[in-house]
Amino acid sequence: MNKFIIIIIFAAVLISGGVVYQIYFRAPEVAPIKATGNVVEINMTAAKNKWDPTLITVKAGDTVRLKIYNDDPYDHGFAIEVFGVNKRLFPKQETIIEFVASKKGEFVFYCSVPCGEGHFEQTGHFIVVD
Ligand SMILES: [Cu+2]
Repeated sequence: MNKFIIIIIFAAVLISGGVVYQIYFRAPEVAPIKATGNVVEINMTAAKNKWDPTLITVKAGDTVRLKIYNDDPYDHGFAIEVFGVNKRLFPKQETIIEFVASKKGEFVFYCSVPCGEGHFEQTGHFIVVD
């Protein structure tokens, strides 16, 4: 058999397998969430190796605009792995981080720059609800 026919048959099986998975077998929690276009602005502070607030709740699909003021005289970092967010926060200034809350669930945010004693306790919870 012609090798191109084999490649075409293989591609057809692969693509139709993907379509069947997307329609019938994909778990709802891994389905993509559409952006709503709503922008939620949240003012945050990093001070003495603590976040304020430590609990943030937003709706799925919202665009989150975090305005984080680092009140310490040294660097911090803000990270939420699930949304691919990781940004350095320079001392005594505001940093704006924007992303879409594209997954439902409860996630941990943390300081991603070693900042001394208390660094590993500098965490908070980010909750995305329906
Ligand atoms: Cu730190």
